[in-house]
Amino acid sequence: MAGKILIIGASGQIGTELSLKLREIHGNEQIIASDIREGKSDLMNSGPFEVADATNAEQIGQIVEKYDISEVYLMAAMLSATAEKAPMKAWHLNMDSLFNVLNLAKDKKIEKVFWPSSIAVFGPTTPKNGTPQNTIMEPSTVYGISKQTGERWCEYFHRIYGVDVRSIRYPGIISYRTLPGGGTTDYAIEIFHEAVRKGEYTSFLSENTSLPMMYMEDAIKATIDIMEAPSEKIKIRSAYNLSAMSFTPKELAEEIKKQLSEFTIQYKPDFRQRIADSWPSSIDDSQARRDWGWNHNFDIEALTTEMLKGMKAQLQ
Ligand code: AKB
Repeated sequence: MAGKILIIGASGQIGTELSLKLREIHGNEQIIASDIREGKSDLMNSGPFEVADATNAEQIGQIVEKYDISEVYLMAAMLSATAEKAPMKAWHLNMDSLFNVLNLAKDKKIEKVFWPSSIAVFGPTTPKNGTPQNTIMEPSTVYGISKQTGERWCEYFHRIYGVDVRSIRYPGIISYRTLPGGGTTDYAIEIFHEAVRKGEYTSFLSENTSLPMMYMEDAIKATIDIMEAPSEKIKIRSAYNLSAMSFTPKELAEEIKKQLSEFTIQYKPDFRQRIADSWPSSIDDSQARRDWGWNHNFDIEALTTEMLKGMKAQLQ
């Protein structure tokens, strides 16, 4: 690594754990965490933190200069469910933050960029099972439209300006340390909180809604692996399909019941059902596995064990 790393959106669900992992690998002072709001105490206390607005090009440029940043992970975004309620705000945040970082790379102020895409780039006309890397993409959500557009811009900045930008299409990411905010896949996190606290959960998605999911540790590994891979191995400069497992709320509830026999679940789908119905059920990520050696470690059973263990420890 040539210089320091900046994480924008470091107080969020993925940003927090990514920042802590990168600090563990490279040393606390090498990793500058930044967000519009302060984060959890372990993030704030373990290294430099800057309050900044990802949509403010000047603020981001100043941090890059101040710390001599060479790599940026742009994790700030408005997720699918929240974005449906504030479309213009979501578009502004998701797009302007990306342009700010891509332009810094184009102007040679930074060397490398990570920007997360999502399974939300796919839509109702996409093949639902084993969704290929290259396929029909007609997203029908505000978030999905912003992610698909972002992918096109990443590829453009790479092709025209030589920007070293790397991206993956995250499935639902499941973790217990930091809460997610405003996603459609968030039921798969809420369910664990409620299972441990109350022994019951009402799912906002219907019982047979199958979605691609991943445990946080695998997501962090994928994010760091793609950034560390030699440039010539990164053949796709829009975003790679990425997968670990797929399950429905019913299947997850059954897995939880194996370890918490008294757990019960009910189903009351809300507006998020329409979003989930427009997304793939499972993803073909063979190109990521081939190009830069992606592989996952956690399946539904291992994920459930880790989540219940982590949630219970937090309650003690
Ligand atoms: C969401 O549900 O909006 C996100 C995603 C799949 O990108 N977790």
